[in-house]
Amino acid sequence: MAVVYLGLGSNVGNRARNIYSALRRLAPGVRLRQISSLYETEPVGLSDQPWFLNLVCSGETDLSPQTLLELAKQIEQEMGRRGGPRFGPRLIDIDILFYDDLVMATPQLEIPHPRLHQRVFTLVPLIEISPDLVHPLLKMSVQRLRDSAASLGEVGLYSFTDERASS
Ligand code: PH2
Ligand code: MG
Ligand code: MG
Repeated sequence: MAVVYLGLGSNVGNRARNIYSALRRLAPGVRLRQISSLYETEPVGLSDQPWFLNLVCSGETDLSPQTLLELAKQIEQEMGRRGGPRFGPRLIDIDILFYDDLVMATPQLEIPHPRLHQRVFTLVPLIEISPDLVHPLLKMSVQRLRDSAASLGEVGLYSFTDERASS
C-alpha cells in the first residue's frame, strides 16, 4: 500500500463538476483520505486561457506508479479530454504529485511532479491538507516550499456562490 497525492485541474466546461467526477472515477484505484478545497487559479505557463479550478487529494493505493498513471490517463480520456497545446486548456488533468517517498524519472513519468514546488496552485491546496508533508527530493515541507516559491500565479478559495452569480 502506498500513500499518494494527486493534483486535479480543469479550465474547460463545468470545472467543479469535472474535478469531482474525476475524483469519483479514481475511487476503484485510490481510497481517498483527504480532499482539499477547490481553488480558483490563474493559468500558469500559457496565460491566454481561462482560469483553472484546482484541488489536491491524498489516498491509499495498491497500484504501481505506472498503473496509477494509466488509470489517470484513462479517466482523462473517458471524460473527453483531447490533445491540445502543452500547458493549454484542459477539461480535466490528473497529475501524480507524490507516491510515498518515491523518487523516479522515466520518459513517461516523473515523481515527485517536476514542477509542483514552483506552482502555488498545487502548494496552497497541499498546505491545506498536509502542511508538514516533506518533498522527498528537496527535503522541504510543502509549507516551506510555498514560503520560498516565487509567487507564481494568483490563487484564491473558490466559492460556488460566485459561480451561480456569474452564470
Ligand atoms: N496546469 C497546467 C498549466 N497551467 N495553471 C493553473 N492555474 N492550473 C493548472 O492546473 C495548470 C496551469 C498544465 O497541466
Ligand atoms: Mg498538469
Ligand atoms: Mg497532466
